[in-house]
Amino acid sequence: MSRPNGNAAHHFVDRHLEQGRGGKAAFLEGNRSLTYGELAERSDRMADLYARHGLGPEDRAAMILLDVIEFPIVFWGSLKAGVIPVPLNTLLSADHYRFILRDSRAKALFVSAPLLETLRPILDDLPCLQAIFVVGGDPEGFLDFAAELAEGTPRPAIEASPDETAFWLYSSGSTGTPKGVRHVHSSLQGTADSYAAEVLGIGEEDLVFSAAKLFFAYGLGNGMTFPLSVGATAALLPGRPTPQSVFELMSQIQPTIFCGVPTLYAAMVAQMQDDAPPGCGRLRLCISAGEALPKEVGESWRMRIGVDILDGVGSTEMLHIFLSNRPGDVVYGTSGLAVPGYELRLVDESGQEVGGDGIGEMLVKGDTAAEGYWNKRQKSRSTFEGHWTRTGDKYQRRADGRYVYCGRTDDMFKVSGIWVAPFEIEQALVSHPAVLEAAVVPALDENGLEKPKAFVVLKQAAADDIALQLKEHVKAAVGKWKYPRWIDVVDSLPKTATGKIQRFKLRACA
Ligand code: 3SK
Repeated sequence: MSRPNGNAAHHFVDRHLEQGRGGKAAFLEGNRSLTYGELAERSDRMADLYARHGLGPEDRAAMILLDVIEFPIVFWGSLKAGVIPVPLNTLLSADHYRFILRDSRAKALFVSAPLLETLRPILDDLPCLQAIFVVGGDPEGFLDFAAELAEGTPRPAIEASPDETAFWLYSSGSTGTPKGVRHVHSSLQGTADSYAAEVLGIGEEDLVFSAAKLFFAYGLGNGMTFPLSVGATAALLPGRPTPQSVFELMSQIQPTIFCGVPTLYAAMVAQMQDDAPPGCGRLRLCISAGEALPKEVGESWRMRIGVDILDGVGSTEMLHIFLSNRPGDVVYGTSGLAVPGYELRLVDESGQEVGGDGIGEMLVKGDTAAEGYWNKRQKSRSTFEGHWTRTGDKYQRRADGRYVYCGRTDDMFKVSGIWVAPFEIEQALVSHPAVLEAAVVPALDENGLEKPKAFVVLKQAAADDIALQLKEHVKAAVGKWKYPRWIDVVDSLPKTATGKIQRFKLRACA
């Protein structure tokens, strides 16, 4: 019998057993699958696993996991145990992992075997970490997750308040310092009731494939929460989503909903012949977020596949999409209208409402807003203003009510849907012995999508392959997707009288 329990794991996982879906596939991953029954039973074992290793409610457990079927087991099992899972981007550098694991004081870490190598240099520098569970492959002297889970006795989910912190996600700040965003149990249901139900109209028969990864708020909703909210099935791709790997999986599983980011859609369109590729026959919806979808990419996709891409906007702070185009009502080049359940405002620098077709910062109101940042009181106060959350995005509202993206209020921009702070890449560049100064701005690639471009002043004449060296240096220092795609060596950088780099001047010539 179900009890009234605000623990989100009840609705998203255990409820399906009561509704006769125990034998239905919740997740497909390569030649593995996980039924609703298996997910419920295995996630019930997590509380015991945690207790054996000294973790209990409110402790944090970091997840550096590929998109594999163990991801939902750890995530929902943690919620059942009251432990707070903290899924992390699998592409970060060791220094970023050190910062986040220390900042969150994670006591447990679940890591996919192929990612252990990146972490190895910092594992002795994490005083709070008590247990490292390796998922898939050789545990190399650490704990074997599969064996540890099998040893556990199933326990029912703890009673939780809907207002209780359920999980954290880390988001990059304007200096590139990641911030822990704390989300409550009820927000998971909130995003399912608003975007997934009202815009996607997701149903039990859907088969969802999100190329956007589960560690990203966008992927977490698409690839896990939304399908589980209605008893549907999600397909997982553990590896890198390239046009080839994505088309291959699509032709195997024939998804009904596909979720990507603009960079991937552009690359897929570029690879298509005249005919729609195999795997698209059952598609009823495609969605995009992370950065604005170029109009041409949406139009080419529509022409070739016969299905629109719904471009939408969300944030880690709001957990999922709050502004979106709708099925049958897509205007490419716009981000659409507010999703039911959310209200939007545009304000100027003094906080006054922007009227007409003026440009202003977008503020959003909705129940899925995070409760705040971890240990960042000032930043929490300036972002979460009562019921309204500042997005840092500038928009213009057209006469028909649709919103058009106009850039950021700060220097940040997104690469493949993930925030990039120019400052962070500049710091990485100047840490190279050949670089004196550096400035980074967004520039458009051949698909009209933003990628980092660097202007560097060198200390002295450098080797011919300096650009290549710098790209590799940035990848290793701050993350694989953040490296500058173009590097211009210049004699000096434009600066204000007080020495601040005038990035706007560089943007104009980027
Ligand atoms: O970047 C976005 O548009 C987004 C969408 C959904 C969830 C999270 C994010 C950051």
